[in-house]
Amino acid sequence: MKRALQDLAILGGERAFDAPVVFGRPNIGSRKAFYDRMDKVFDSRWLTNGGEMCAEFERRVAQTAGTEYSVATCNATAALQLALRACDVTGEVIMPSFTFAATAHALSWIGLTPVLCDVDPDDGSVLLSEIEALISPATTAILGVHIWGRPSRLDELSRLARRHGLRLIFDAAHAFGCGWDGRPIGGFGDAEVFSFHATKFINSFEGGALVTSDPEIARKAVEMRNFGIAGSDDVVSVGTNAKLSEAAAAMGLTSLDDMDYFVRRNRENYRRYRAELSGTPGLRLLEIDEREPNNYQYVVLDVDSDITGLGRDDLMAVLAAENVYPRRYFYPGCHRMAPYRSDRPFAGTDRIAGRVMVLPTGESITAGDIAKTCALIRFAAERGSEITRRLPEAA
Ligand code: T4K
Repeated sequence: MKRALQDLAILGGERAFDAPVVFGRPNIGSRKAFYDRMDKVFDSRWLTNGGEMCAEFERRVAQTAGTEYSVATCNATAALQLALRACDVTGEVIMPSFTFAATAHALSWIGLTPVLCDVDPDDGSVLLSEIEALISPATTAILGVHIWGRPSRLDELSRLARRHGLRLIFDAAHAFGCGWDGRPIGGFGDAEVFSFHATKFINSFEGGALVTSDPEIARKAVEMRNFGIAGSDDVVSVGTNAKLSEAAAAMGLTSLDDMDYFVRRNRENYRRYRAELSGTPGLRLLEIDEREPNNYQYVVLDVDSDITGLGRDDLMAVLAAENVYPRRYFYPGCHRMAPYRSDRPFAGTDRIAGRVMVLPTGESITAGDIAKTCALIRFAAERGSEITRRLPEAA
């Protein structure tokens, strides 16, 4: 418990946590279930290239996403590329600037041009008015992002894409298990892509999936995932190797077994953070719409330094000294990354990217961790100006 400024670890006090409290700690699930599955994998001597684990994982992902098809991949970046290729996307693709670099990389890596669009600084959702203005004769698609599992203006984007004859693909890397308007995320647009990276709510160590209800998109993606091979050795398209191994699929299945438990834990964590942090001037926890299903994996805190007197990055430094590691997801916007630098203003992206942090959650975070972390955040936010004055001395 901190009573005075000098109790803060960054100013010479004792750190609050012996073990790090980290955003991104994977949910593991039942080790026994995983080892049992791995025994089956070894017994079968079938390790990759579309084995039984992968097929079952695909079935269960499609079931959760409410889609006809699911094509499991080695990661979501590869799945995005398959989706773009399977949809015959060419030229320019409009996407939000406020996202992880992978969204833009997926495009550039296959010769498409990302055209960045600004976002609403309050919740990171894409600015529809800007998209319309960015559509050019070279535009063939919109790549929406369900940032932090928040559905990306689905109605409006669908209408816009239809009106302009554009493909609509969603980067749903964060949104497995989320829903909108009574439907699961997965079935919107031409295709959607989930990530099952270790830091995601459901993980297969590394992994991803393209989901769609369009048989042609699914067929092409299945071929391209495996070097463009149809049947046993007929190469029919330019393919890649984006397959998910059986070990990864076994982990994905084990993770899925505990999906309800992970949601419950995350929701409890989110509610605890909300209760602990509400009412502190300058701090705003982004609300999750609890009327829709959500994975609650992204507990996002917005820090208004005009009120707290302490910027987001300084607050993170204070927390790091205490052994607490939230993440600046996403900083900076893609428009400030070397490959995608733009001269256009991105006021919304700059504002949100400069203020938000994603707090530690998941099955490994305890109620005590959250109470202590929030006490630190409140303590620092309430003494923000004094801390800011003393930070140079700490450095
Ligand atoms: N689209 C969006 C919107 C995305 O956010 C992402 C990926 C993608 C597309 C592409 O999906 P994938 O191709 O990856 O399937 C991480 C992840 O690598 C990346 O998957 C994720 N988004 C991104 C938001 O986060 P880093 O570079 O921030 O990860 P890293 O190594 O710094 O770890 C993050 C935190 O997690 C740290 O605090 C440490 C902790 N951690 C991490 C791992 C891997 C653990 O405690 N244990 C672990 O095993 O990118």
